Amino acid sequence: EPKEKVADAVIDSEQEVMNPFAPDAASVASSIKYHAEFTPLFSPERFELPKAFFATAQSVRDALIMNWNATYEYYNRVNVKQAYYLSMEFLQGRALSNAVGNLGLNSAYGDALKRLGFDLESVASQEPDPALGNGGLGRLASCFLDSMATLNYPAWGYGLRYKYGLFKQRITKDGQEEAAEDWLELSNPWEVVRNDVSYPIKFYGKVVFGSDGKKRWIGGEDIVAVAYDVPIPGYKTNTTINLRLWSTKAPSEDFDLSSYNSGKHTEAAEALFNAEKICYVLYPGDESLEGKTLRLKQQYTLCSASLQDIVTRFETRSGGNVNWEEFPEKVAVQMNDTHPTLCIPELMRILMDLKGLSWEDAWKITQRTVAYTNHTVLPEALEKWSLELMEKLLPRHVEIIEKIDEELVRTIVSEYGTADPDLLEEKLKAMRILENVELPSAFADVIVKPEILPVTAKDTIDELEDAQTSVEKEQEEDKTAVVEEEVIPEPKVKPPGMVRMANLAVVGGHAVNGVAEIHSEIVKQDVFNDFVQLWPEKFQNKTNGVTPRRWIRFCNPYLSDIITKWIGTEDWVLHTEKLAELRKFADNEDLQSEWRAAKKKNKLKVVSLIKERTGYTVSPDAMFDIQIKRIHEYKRQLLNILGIVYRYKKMKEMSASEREKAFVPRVCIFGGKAFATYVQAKRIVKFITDVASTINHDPEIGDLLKVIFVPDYNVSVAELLIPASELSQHISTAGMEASGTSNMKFSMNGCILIGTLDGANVEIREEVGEENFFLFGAKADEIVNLRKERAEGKFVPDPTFEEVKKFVRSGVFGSNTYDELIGSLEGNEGFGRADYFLVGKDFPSYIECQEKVDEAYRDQKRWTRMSILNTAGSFKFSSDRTIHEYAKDIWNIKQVELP
Ligand code: T68
Repeated sequence: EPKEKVADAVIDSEQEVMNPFAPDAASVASSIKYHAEFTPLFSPERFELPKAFFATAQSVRDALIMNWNATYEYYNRVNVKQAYYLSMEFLQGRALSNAVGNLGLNSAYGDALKRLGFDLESVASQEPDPALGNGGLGRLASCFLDSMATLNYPAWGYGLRYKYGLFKQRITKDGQEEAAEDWLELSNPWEVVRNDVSYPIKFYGKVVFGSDGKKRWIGGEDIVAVAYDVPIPGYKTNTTINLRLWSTKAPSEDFDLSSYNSGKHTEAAEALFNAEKICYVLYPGDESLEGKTLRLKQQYTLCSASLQDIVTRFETRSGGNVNWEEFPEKVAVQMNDTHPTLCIPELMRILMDLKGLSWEDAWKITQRTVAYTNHTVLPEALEKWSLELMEKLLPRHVEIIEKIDEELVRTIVSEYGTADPDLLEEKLKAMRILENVELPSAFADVIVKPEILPVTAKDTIDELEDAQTSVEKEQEEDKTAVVEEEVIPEPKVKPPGMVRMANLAVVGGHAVNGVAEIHSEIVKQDVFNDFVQLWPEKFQNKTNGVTPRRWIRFCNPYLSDIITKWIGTEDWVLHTEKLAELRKFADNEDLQSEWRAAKKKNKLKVVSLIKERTGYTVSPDAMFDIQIKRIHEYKRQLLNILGIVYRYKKMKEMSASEREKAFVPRVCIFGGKAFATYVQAKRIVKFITDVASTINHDPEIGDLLKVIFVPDYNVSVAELLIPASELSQHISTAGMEASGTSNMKFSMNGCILIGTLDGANVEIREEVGEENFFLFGAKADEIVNLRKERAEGKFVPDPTFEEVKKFVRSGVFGSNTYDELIGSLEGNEGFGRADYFLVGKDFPSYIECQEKVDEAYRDQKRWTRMSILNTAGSFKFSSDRTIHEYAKDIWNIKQVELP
């Protein structure tokens, strides 16, 4: 029966788009049964949960495909301007409940599965969580796709289809261990491989002149990128946009049959492996040259395949009538951080070398098309690539980058003149795309005292790396040596030439944006200040947002029902400003008790999750206090855990009755992955789990304090934890967290935040009211001075901080005394920067603030009021608002509803 329905429903573009199945339980059930029977993935004799998931997903996909094809066909027909969001990461999360919810088919699918002996929630929980991202940047990309589709914006995502994603995190007695995440093991029911959409990608080789006198790049290694499409349905709309993920393979002729037949099996398949490994993992280790090369290949694959696809679509839609000047009127490319910056030279190359445009025309088009979002101000995170490596891998792109750099030098020289060589030198140093590379020959004499050293071809990467290691070693030795007199050492080695991707992105794009107000100000006043003086109009702020569909409506149905009941409409899911209407009921006792009951139900789910994942039993009556994010020193999980240690110490000093009076029972929950090679972050994970195992087994403490590290934190875990949260921690050193997005999700779900004045915390606090936010810590503009004072030995640590460190060192948490970790807070020799993240400075104010948290929680009416006012005040942080701003201020695209 469903088969016929699919056939009947062939879309006529003039016809109204509709779902192939009437949304009633009977027809949905038969469609699921049909897929269960015909799916080639499982043996026929059993119909168990995994099969139920695949059959259900395939049935939903049929419905999506109708809308998806219609959307694509319509955009093609009306030739709209389309935005393309290029990102190395998309943290999509599970798709089934989201798709069913967006299609409004919850009860149909729920009832249908019941008839078949299943329930929707258990079926949905079978879906593996696609691990195609690392943190906020990747999840932001996915929230944006949801908003683009929901708001009917013609937009697509482009990314890579990593076979093993990031990694699966295991927690052992040694801390974090990484294992391959085989999320595609059972195949991905949502993706559709487009065997007819593939592009050649070249690496290495050389640049030659063609017979027409134009430059051509002849690749030395050729691979193929193949499109895998994933439908992205909007909420309550037929618009279903596309996420196109590229997978790499070798051209089939690269399989060396004769080697294979002569028994050299590995050699025969070498080219295949070489091509496929590009899309094996997200962020492969990049300590080695091979690792660096692989990452650059990944970035280039994303840029080249996506741009070839975009250019082809532009040409097809133009009919026989291509006018390249119109390209920026049909195409907007957004680069999610600097990882896709190669888009700039790649578009230049395509336009000049393949389409015959002049440099000037290609440059105008490229600049008008591309824009860049910055997500970090940490200097070590601003991407640089070795010029030598890039020259080998992408010789034509380096020529183009050199020319862009030369044009930039021309602009800088003409802006600042040569009268003040120091000023000019400073500007060139800060702004040039190429670093440690001599000035282009036309400008060789503009600075009279040249210090910038040339890089020559003979400096092989190995030589440079060796030399650099020995310099680092010497510097390390210098630190511990007694300095008798100040000797400024001669540089022993020429620093390697580098390509600064952020500078290229700023120069090559027409817009640069930060992701929260404070962050965009730091970007303007600090990181890119020199560029702001040249092109102030390029710089913007686009405060992040999160989709209220996934992050309230679907993950927190209990709270959603209450909101709908009290506001009187479900419209808030699309118009979050309606949430503000809850303000007038903040003290209403009926709402308050419903609100608390919903929180309790969500907490009970987390009690089970914790039991299942860690074996620990926690009380649902304790306050749930959560910090979930990538493990990073600047995010200061260390401050949180030291606060917990301090609390534990105080408890141990009291009698049982004093303890109970003094402290509110808490379950302190952590989750997050440490980057595999980030040693200090892994030490923090180990420390948290050690503290957890001591406290959780201390019979004196019982339910008064529990510490939980939830292993393998991902989107699905967040969907359970956030609705159950009462306090959440956003405690980065001020000025270092660009925005944060989980802070928005927590606030939406009625969780109260404890945090510093950093990233979007600043705006959240403004919106929810300062009395509904627990603020502590140093401010961003004080940090530089505080670090200076610290370095000058002027910092006097608070006794509480000394006390907690001593306690840790006393061996309470096992034989380990955490010398590296605690040492890093003191700047002891050999342990690096002296408390660079100012944990010691903020510790007393954090502890004091936590006392206020306990006090507020004791008064449950006050707490519930704060909670309601958080949800009510969170409406600004919908990604719908953010996407409207990008569409209007950067992409210049219009909403297009399907007929
Ligand atoms: C995050 N960045 C910011 N980066 O840290 C966060 N970086 O404040 C912000 O809310 C979020 O972006 C969205 O704007 C990241 O997640 C990375 O994951 C990353 C990965 C590789 C290299 C650099």
